[in-house]
This record gives sequence, structure tokens and C-alpha cells, in this order.
Amino acid sequence: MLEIQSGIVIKSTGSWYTVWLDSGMRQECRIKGQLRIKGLNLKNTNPFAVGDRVDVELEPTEGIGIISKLHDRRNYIIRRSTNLSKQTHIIASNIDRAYVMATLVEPRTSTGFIDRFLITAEAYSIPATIIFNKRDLLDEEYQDYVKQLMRLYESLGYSCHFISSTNANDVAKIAAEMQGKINLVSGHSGVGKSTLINALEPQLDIRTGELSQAHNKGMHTTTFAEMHPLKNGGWVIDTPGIKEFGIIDLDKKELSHFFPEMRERFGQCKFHNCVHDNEPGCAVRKAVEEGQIAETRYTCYLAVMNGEELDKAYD
Ligand SMILES: Nc1nc2c(ncn2[C@@H]2O[C@H](COP(=O)(O)OP(=O)(O)O)[C@@H](O)[C@H]2O)c(=O)[nH]1
Ligand SMILES: [Mg+2]
Ligand SMILES: [Zn+2]
Repeated sequence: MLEIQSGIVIKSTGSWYTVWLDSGMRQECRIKGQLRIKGLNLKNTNPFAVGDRVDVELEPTEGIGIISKLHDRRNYIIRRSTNLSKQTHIIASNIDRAYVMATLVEPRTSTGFIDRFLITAEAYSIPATIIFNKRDLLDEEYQDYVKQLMRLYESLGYSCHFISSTNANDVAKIAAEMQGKINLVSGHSGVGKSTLINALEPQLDIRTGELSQAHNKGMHTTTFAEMHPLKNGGWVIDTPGIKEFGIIDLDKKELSHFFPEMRERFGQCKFHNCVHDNEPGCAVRKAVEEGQIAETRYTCYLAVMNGEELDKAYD
């Protein structure tokens, strides 16, 4: 007899999937030989991503589940498989909150990286939070700079934390916030994502300290996110090696909608189709000149609009 159970995908390698069944069991799964599942986009290299809710057919004799149905996704984030290809790769879905972890030293995260992450979160309507990590490594001057950045981002509606992943009190605050939700943690290699996740769930014992990924440079390495259960309920998704989230098919005229401080000035420019570049009577540029919009944010806006890649120095 074929039994069908629902569950959530917690690991996806493209050919094998691990599903956490609602019964609490982990189940290794395959997908049907020929993908003929309703609602799937075949341009995706991985038809199922972590966070997906699925139905699984369980064959009692085989021990392997077959994913037979994808439930609707509340949201998802996606990137191109390679810069040139049209194929896309879904990183994760059904995310309640996306965290970007940033550090000022070892390594230094640029505001451009943070801003691009926030654009992506806005584009996919996912609440975003910035975690400034490695507080213990920062002198007073650096700490003041972080606090200044926090004031900027909080004024735009993004919550911020300033923590050390190695400090138990700090970790407890994050744990409380993450409880019961699907949380994605992103950021450059070396900022402390795995350290934080290990501190949240010590039994996970994820590898840390991979500061150098030199062997990966220049190669197309597909990295799959993995979702880990939190003991008090909820999930945390580690995104190893994902340098940058891309927005697929971004319409330049819409880019400013993903900047809260520009969105707020919608309709105030002289020209209704103003893209806030060189147009006369631009309310956004005026706000930048008057210091009401941060220069770093505006610079990032122009860079993304012009299709510029992030400064390689920060990768
Ligand atoms: N001083 C200090 N070091 C940290 C902190 N968080 C992580 N690290 C160290 O930073 C290095 C990279 O951490 P890891 O968790 O592997 O970063 P990931 O690449 O983002 O997963 C490791 O050597 C960690 O021990 C922190 O809050 N303070
Ligand atoms: Mg890691
Ligand atoms: Zn304008």
C-alpha cells in the first residue's frame, strides 16, 4: 500500500532530497523520473528547495520516498545558476526572516553587499534583519561606526543586532527571535554564520573556520543550502558559499521600489518616470544632496541600475 505524507524539504542536492515528514521522521527522497509535477518551473536546476512543503509517496518495502507534489510557495529566493545561463536556482522558500550577517573586520563586509541583500529581500517580500557580528574584535571607534550603520538601517525599517557569535547572551537573543520560524542566514564566507548556528544548536557541529575558499575561485560550484531544525521549534538555513543573491529580471524602473527611502518619495519627482539619475527636479537626488538619503545607499542604487557587479575586493 502506498502511503502519502506531507513534510518540508530540509536538504536538496538536485537529485536527492531529505524531507522532514510531519510525523517527525527524516526521509530520503527522490523525484519522479520524468518531472511532470504541476506548478514546477523546469528552468530551475533544482525543482525543490529547502523550505518547500511537499507530499511524499512512501513505499513501505523500498525505504525511499518519492516527492509527488509541491505545495504553493509563500515566497522564495532565487539566483542564476551561472552568470550567463538562463537557468535559475532556488535557494530556499517559505522564509519568515532573512538575516544578513556582516562584519567590519575579518572579513570586511561592504555596505554595498548589505544593500544588495536588502534589495533582494524587498523584491521577494521577505522581512530582513542585519546581524553585525564579531563585536568582540571591534574597538570603540569601530563599534561607534557599527552603531551609526544600525541607526541608518533601522531608520529604513530593518532590524539590526550587534553581537558576538561566541557570546551566550547574544546568541540567546537571536535564538528567541528565530523560534518557530524559518530563518535564512546569509553573508560572506568567514563572517560567522556556522559559528552562530552551532551556538544555537550545539549538536549540529557544522564545520567552521573555512576562511579561505581559494580552491573554489573561478569555478562554477553549485552550493546547496541546508536547513537545520531548532530545538525549540523553527528552522535555520545556512547558505554556504552563496556570495550574492541576484534579482532575476529586475526592471530598472522598479528598482527604487526596493529602497524604502526612495519608495517613500514616490511621485515627488518632476517626471513621473524618473529613475533618479540625472533628471531635473528629482526628489531622490535632492534628498541625497540634503543628507536625508545616505550616499552609500544611493551609490548602490546607481550601481545596481547600471548592472555593476560588487567590488571584487569584498568577495
Ligand atoms: N572573535 C570572533 N570570532 C568569530 C565570531 N564568530 C565567528 N568567529 C570566527 O570566524 C571564523 C569563521 O567563522 P564561520 O562560522 O566558519 O563563518 P561562516 O563562513 O560565515 O560560516 C571562525 O574562525 C570563527 O571562530 C565572533 O563573534 N567573534
Ligand atoms: Mg559556514
Ligand atoms: Zn527622481
